Amino acid sequence: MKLMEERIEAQLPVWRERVSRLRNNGDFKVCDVTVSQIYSGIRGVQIQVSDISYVDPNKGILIRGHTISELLDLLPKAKDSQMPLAGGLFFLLMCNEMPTNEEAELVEEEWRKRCLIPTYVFNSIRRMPADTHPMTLLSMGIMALQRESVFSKRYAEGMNKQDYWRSNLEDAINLTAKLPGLAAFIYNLKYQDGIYVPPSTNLDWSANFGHMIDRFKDQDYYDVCRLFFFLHSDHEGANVSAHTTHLVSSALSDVYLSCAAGMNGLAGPLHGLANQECLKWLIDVRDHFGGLPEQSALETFLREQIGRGELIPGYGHAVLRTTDPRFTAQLEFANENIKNDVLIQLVELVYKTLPLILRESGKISNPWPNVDAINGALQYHYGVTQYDFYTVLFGISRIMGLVSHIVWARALLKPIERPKSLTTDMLEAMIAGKN
Ligand code: NMX
Ligand code: MLT
Repeated sequence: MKLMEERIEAQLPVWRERVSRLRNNGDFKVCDVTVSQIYSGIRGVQIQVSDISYVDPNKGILIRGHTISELLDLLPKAKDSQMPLAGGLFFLLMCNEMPTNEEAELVEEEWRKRCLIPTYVFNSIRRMPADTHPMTLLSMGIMALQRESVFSKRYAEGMNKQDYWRSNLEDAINLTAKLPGLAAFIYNLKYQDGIYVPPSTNLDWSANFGHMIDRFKDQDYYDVCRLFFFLHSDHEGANVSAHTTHLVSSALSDVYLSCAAGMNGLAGPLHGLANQECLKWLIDVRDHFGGLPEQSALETFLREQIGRGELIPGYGHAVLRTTDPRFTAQLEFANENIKNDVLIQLVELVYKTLPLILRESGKISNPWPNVDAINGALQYHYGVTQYDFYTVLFGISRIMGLVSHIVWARALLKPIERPKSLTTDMLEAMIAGKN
């Protein structure tokens, strides 16, 4: 897409110059790594530079410097809606400029042109056993599409390193264009007898997903999709899916190979799968009490669960130290639109009760809810009740961020990522030497 290519190209000389100046300060230390950081998931070690987004522990995600509530204000809106167009968000992630309405619509138009999915992709998914998890099918679908990679073809023909980002950008637009259709195909295959609803030529990317799962003209659900896909699009460069994608793409694996790897990370219960786990948990709690419990009864229930050493999905975070603003944005939406829904009321009651209990244990770094503590409850209310599908929704949104990181990593000529491991003997010897 010429528009995005030109915008990125115009910024590149300045970015490349900044990187080269930084690399001249090669001995400058950003942080030291402690033994406890090594043994606790490299927590807090700054291993990546990413200008697309940044998670501030107290403010939450900043996308190109903007908070969630600023973006809800500033991004161009879908027609007859207060919710942002995914096309505008994608333009911002990729081009580092707040798009005009026209630019956001141009991205949407480009996606519509590129959205058709080859039949062999559908056939490969159809061949899987019916009980295959939807995230496995999403990852497989992306892998099947890899055959279409422009970057891989051009690389095989021979290409200047300086230009890798251009064909990665082509792949990024091609892949993202197909995601709502791919997700809808998986949903329809698993839960709606394999019906096929072709994409609408009038709807935006987010609403088109709703349309293709047979929710014709359901404006409320279209808005839930727009909000969901906006909120899940990126969470800086070092969460499991972003880091995995970055690592794989650093070997010059194309966008398809890299994003499928990222989706496999997102499919873990400590990461994106927490949204399905959380909805399952909320339903269990509701059924256990036969409805909304009294706060004191819920408190006893939660204490017992934590006492058994069980995790409560949707709570805690490796970086955030406050309520996730993505949770707050969804709670505000729910309170405006569906505040009598029992699961939403339960989400709110858990929010009032659980953080204090988690904090008492003295172990947890962040007792507050993350994005997954509520996203499933919204889907459930609006009729998408098959909770094992929720991580697919997270995934297709997150790929907008992942591909932006890939394009910029190639544009800034980042090398293959290859840190170093050491042995237990070595570490013991180092500590003994110091002592
Ligand atoms: N419920 C109960 N205990 C918890 C929870 C929770 N939600 N979160 C953390 N703890 C415990 C944790 O098990 C650990 O205990 P121990 O020392 O006995 O092993 C202790 O608190 C310290 O953990 P933290 O250092 O606070 O958490 P960490 O940074 O390692 O992990 C998460 C962060 C998000 C993986 C963790 O909080 C968690 O597993 N939460 C539940 C799953 C979840 O909601 N994941 C979604 C994250 C967002 N996303 O979409 O990706
Ligand atoms: C995410 O959106 O990726 C999650 O909140 C996990 C993280 O940032 O570590």
